[in-house]
Amino acid sequence: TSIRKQLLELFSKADGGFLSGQMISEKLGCSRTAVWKHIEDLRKEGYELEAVRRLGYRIAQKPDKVTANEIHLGLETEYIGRHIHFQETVDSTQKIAARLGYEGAPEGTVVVAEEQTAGRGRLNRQWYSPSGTGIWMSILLRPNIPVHQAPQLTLLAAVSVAQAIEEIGITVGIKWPNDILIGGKKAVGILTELQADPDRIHAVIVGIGINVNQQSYHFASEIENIATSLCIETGTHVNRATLMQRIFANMEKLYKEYLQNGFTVIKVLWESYAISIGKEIKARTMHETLIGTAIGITDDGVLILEEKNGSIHYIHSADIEI
Ligand code: BTX
Repeated sequence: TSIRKQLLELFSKADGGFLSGQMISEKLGCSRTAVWKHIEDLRKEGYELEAVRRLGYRIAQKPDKVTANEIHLGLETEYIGRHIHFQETVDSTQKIAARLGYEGAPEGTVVVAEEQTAGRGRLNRQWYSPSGTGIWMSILLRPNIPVHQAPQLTLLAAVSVAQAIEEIGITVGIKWPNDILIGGKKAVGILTELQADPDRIHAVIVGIGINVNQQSYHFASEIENIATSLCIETGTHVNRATLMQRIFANMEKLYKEYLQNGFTVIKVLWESYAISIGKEIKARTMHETLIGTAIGITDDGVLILEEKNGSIHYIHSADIEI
């Protein structure tokens, strides 16, 4: 109901602080009894509310759901995450975001689902997205940049996710271009897709899949040896909406920096997480397999590989083995 929404907005403004019953009843224009009933409804939905005499109510913990209400409660951004399209089950959030992109949805729109039945990785590979355990989301951006620079946004997204995971105390590494690994296992995949003319980007759709609260037995046998989740690594349950808020805040900050000053700062941050740089790697592209040292990335986010014989290759898209 809209009263529910208004109530959550009040709590959001209070920023974790107390709201008195009197104040709530005045703002919502309803009786104290009605306030109490709305608070009870929130409790039934999984909100933990602390009630203290004279001070009133405070939200101590929100439920582990990824609907707009939970994401907006405490969100610090100006535009990323301000428009949330939530659905319980979707085929792929990328597909819905693509449609919204064509329909003119504003920058920062986020499509998120509890479950994807046809989650996609690169090259039409499958991305496992079981219900209620991960963050499966697509973020719509409309940067005014040349088309060839779009891959930089994959790296920017990877940095914002890496920072958010570090903030909960986990050490991560990024494997070029789009994997975030914890202890060598994949916890996050990022897929960037474009809506563009040859000379102009209409939208960039950044798809992010994060394994959050899976236990090892949740993983399909194909990936049980290569995948991990934040919960496995921390040993505790992680609130997904809170993590999303941190990602949105980091991303918006980096994105603003990027639009204003270009890729330099992002590149340095990305390199600080990179685990493939300086190492012997095997890069499988569409046409060939190259073995050599990853010596860095270009200012456009392209991987530079040097073969033993000294020849240099610029790799736009490949699977990397370290
Ligand atoms: P990728 O092609 O780099 O990785 C896909 C590969 O990763 C699969 O072939 C499989 O081996 C492995 N894999 C599949 N599922 C998982 C998982 N849950 N955890 C770890 N490893 C896995 C990576 O592509 C890009 C993934 C983007 C996913 C997001 S989710 C929201 C959005 N919607 C959508 O359909 N895709 C994106």
